[in-house]
Amino acid sequence: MIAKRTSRLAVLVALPAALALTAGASSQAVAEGNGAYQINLSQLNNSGSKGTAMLSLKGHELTVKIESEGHVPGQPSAQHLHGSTDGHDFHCPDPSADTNGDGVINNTEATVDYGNINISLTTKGPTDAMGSGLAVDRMPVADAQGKLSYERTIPVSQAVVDHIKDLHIVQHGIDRNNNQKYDFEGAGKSELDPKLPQEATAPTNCGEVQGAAVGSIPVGGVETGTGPVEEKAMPAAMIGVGGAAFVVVTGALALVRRRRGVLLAGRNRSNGGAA
Ligand SMILES: [Cu+2]
Repeated sequence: MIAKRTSRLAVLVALPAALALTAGASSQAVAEGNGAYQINLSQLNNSGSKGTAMLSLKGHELTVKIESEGHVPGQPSAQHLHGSTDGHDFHCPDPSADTNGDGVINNTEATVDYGNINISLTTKGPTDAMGSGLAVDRMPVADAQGKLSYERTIPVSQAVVDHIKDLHIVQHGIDRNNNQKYDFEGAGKSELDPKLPQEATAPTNCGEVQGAAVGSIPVGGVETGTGPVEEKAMPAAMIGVGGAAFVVVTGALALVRRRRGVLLAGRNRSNGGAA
């Protein structure tokens, strides 16, 4: 009798929290592979380059659109998604990243801030970090006004889906001596490949997913495993609820688990078994 009343009470108490968590769960939709995220690209190395980008996820298909300007006319701009898919927090660098004080933030210096290449945003062929990172023959070329448009849909891993907000777009290629080409006179050899000018590989702009700081996990913060993102995110979401009964938390988790189960089932069906 008492137990029955308690459980009815628990349902009433749980209801507002469950509703709140349903809203929270929709913000977790990206973890399930759907969502669109804007990136504003801001100049590095006083390049004057800027632009906007959109990352759109449908399942494990990521569409990347970039409209940017201030590139070296007629020259390719290497471009990548940089960052971490293991929960560490990287950011676009500021001028203090020029640790050797030569006046150029090179890619090696900037990588301390924006992380390694995760995906190479080539126009065709592979998009891997190692083999395609400097594939300038497969990178987009700026027009005569230094403008660049890019769009490509790329299959991505679950790790990328789960951590899309932790990735940044970086475009490379600067013109230190303003002679409308990449040459060794402007800034010497690239530290990445002495056969390439530093001008071809130094970053010209960088942008983070808007709102990425919210809910991202700082370096050295929460230990990340392979468990579902929802359950890791839940304790933080629950802090605002304060001392509400365990029952509320447990009920809410069950709700999220059910939602996740439905979404996963849907995805498996729509995948039709394709990897
Ligand atoms: Cu890059």
